[in-house]
Amino acid sequence: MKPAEQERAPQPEGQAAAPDDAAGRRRSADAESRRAPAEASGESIERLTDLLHAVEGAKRLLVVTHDNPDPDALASAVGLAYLLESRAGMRPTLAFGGIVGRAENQALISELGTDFRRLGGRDGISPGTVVALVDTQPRAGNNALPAGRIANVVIDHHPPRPESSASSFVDIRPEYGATCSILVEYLQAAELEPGRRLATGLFYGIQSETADLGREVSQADISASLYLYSRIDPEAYARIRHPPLPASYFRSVHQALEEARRYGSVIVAPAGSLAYPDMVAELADLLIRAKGTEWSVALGRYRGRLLLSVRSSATSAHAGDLVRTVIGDRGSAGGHGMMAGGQVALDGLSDSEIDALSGSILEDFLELLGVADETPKLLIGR
Ligand SMILES: [Mn+2]
Repeated sequence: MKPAEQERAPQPEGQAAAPDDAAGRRRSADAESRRAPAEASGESIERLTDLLHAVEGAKRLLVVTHDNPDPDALASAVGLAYLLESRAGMRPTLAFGGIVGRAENQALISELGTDFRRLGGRDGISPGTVVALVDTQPRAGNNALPAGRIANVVIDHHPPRPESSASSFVDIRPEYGATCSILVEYLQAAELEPGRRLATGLFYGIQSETADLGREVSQADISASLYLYSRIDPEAYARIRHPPLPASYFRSVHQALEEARRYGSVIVAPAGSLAYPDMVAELADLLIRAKGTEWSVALGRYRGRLLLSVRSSATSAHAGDLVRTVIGDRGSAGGHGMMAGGQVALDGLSDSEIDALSGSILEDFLELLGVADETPKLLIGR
C-alpha cells in the first residue's frame, strides 16, 4: 500500500470512499506500465513544458536535496541538472546540507562525477537564486531551504506538504517508490538519453530506495528500472553497491547489535554516538531483516542531534505517521509507509537529559506499536 492511501482519514460510516481509492491508483499504475518505457505520455510532456517554464530566465539555479542525502536524492538532483542543462541551457549548482557518510553513497557521488555544494547554517542561498527541491519539500525539516524561502520547483515522492503549494512548479507523486523514477519520465518526455553514469546513478537510486523493488514500489519504478538497466555501467554499479567499508561502520554496527533489543516483533537499537548521520538508516535496514521482525527503530547522536530511522516489513504500515506522532513538536519527522525518519536538536541538553529523551522516544514507539508490556530480550547474546 502506498503512503498517500494510508494517510487518508478513515471514512465515516455510510460515506462513499474517496475517488482516489487504492483500486483507482492501481488502475492508473497499470495503465502506466502498459506504456512503452521510452514513449512519453502527453501528460509527461505537459509537465516538462511547465517545469521549463518555471525556471525560464533564471540567472542562478540551485538544485537542493534533503540533508544527508540518500541515493534517490543524489541521483534525482543530477538527473534534474542534466535535464535543465540540456533543455534550458542552464548550469545548475547542486547542493545539500549535512554530509554523505554511507560508503555506498560516497561511491555513488564519485561515479556520478558531479560536484555538490555543501549548504551550511550561515551559508545561505543568495537572493535571486531560483531553487529546485528534489526528494524533499519546503519546511519538511530535513533540508537547507531557509524557513521564509519559497522553492520555485518541488519534485518529490513524499506525502505533499501544504507549504509546497506556494511553489510555481510542484510535481509530487507519493505513489512512486523513488524520485529517480519521476526524473526518468522527464528525461523520456524530453527525449533525452541518460549517459551511462547518470543511468547507473538513477538505477541505483531506485534500487536503493525500494530495497530492490521490494519496498513501496510502483509500476512506474519497475518501468524506469527496466528502461535504465540496459543503459548502466555494470562495473560502476558494482563499485557503488560494494564499496570498501571503513572501520567506523563496523564499530557502529557492533555497538547497535550489542544494544539491540527485541520487544515482540519490534527491534529497537540505541546506537549511541554515530560515525555519520545516515548510519541510523543503515542500521534500521539491517535490523528489519531479523527473522520475525515487523518494525525496526534505530537511533543515535550525531553533532548535537538525535537522529532516528524506522522501517517496517509490512506493506500496510504507516511508518511516516508513526514517527511524526512520536516526535511531535520535539523535532521534525517524515517518511513513507515502510520507511521514515526524524531528528531532534539536542542544544543545551546534558548527557543524562539526552539519555532520558532517547528513552522517552523509544518508550513512545513501543507504546504506539503495542509492545510496551513485552519483556525486552537482547537481539544477540553478549
Ligand atoms: Mn526518495
